[in-house]
Amino acid sequence: MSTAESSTRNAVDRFMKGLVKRNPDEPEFHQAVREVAESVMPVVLDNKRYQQEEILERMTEPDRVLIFRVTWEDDKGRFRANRAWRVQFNNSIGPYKGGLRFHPSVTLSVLKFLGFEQVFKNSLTGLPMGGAKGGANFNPKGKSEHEVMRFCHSLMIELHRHIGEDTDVPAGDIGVGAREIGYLFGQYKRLENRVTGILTGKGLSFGGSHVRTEATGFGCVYFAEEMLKTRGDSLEGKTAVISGSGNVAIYAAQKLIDMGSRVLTMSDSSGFVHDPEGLDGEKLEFIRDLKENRRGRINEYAEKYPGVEFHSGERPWYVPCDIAMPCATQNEISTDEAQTLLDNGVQVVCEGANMPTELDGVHAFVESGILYAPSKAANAGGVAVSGLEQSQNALRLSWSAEEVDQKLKTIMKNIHEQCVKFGQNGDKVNYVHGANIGGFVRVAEAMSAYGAV
Ligand code: NDP
Ligand code: 2IT
Repeated sequence: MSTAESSTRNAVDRFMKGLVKRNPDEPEFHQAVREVAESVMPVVLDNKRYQQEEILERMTEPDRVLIFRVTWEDDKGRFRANRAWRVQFNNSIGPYKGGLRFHPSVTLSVLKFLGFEQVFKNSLTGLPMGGAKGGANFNPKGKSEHEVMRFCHSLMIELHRHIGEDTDVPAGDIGVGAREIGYLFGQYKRLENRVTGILTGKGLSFGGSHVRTEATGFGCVYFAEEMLKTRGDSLEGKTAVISGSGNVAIYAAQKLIDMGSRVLTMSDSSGFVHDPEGLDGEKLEFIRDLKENRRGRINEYAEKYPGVEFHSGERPWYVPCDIAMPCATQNEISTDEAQTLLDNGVQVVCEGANMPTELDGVHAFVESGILYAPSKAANAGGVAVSGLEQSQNALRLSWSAEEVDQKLKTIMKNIHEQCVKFGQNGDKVNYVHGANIGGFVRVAEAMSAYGAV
């Protein structure tokens, strides 16, 4: 290790010691911050102003965290209570922006990691958006339509005081899709008597944008194509392993199929399906309907199509492939699974989910020299089109699907260029450093301009 590398490592360790002490019992938040600190520490050590202004210390402290109870009534007339949060992390470059997650695993640590990541991701899009995240430890699985509606309505009774088109604009994430956004928006409208862009991911009939539903998955595939171009290659003829079968996974699969790749797997929390022939448009439509409308389990796919295997309780990373796209949740690729992917010859890992790879797995991908795109770059297409939805709402007009898709492609290309600019390392690109430094600089400069705020 060179002297510069060892002084960076020492500075990261010192910084992390303080952060862990200030934020005990928040492992996901520690993990996300460490990954960023490893990239940006050399920039900070090289900049007296950033040190004197404690930019990194301030950037790792959320502006505020709201915690509230959501009481709702189930179908049996019993009162139920959940805990909800909104972590407004940083609004230096624009109003807070980021999704809401409904899942029993949601904790403050999870939402702080997501809010922190969102700050950098939103910065990379080049649009005026700060970072936030929110959600609740509510489990939508097994709940009736009416129970979900009552929960959303109740949550908005508190949340509406804290959001606004120039303040904080939530959207969807795990467990929050078009249905939930509709209920949330309807309740906001009733409470505030205002119809305005306070949420994104809205239905097309009430201010939503074309291509927002598809944007994260499509954007992730556009990013993979940009990476492959740097090696004179393309997605045509490649095999792909995808995890998840929700919003991000479905549209990543659709775009991969469109671009000529063979998608071998999809999954949910019960296991994964392996289709050696690969999915096609009709098979994917079955999954979309199964997940978006019938809310069924992924094994139904294996029951319907001959030759498809269902692997109960397993993750798909041992299936040999050229491209891996994790599109389910955080830490779904363990360090061992990262090594298995590498041993099996994976060429591209492009993260649709947020922080899906354990930190040592990230290090293994980077050191191997494969094309590895970290989530904050690869999945930024979703929030980017959310930003475009905000613009359309502010202008009170609506752009065509082609127009939005074209803008999405341009944004993903620009993010790729920033990763190359800040992450070039000899003849390779370290996309982790590129994304972290690219996202960091814009926010740091804005914070510095504001003085001690
Ligand atoms: P959805 O709720 O639509 O789908 C989530 C999928 O992941 C489901 O198949 C779900 O399976 C699976 N999953 C969730 N949690 C777990 C778990 N703990 N273990 C195994 N499988 C799990 O969410 P999205 O597709 O919107 O989000 C997926 C990922 O992409 C998340 O990391 C999210 O933060 C990220 N993301 C989403 C964006 C968006 O615009 N929606 C934008 C950028 C990133 P099951 O149904 O069985 O729970
Ligand atoms: O993680 C993410 O970027 C999202 N869930 C989308 C956020 C948004 O505001 O569209």
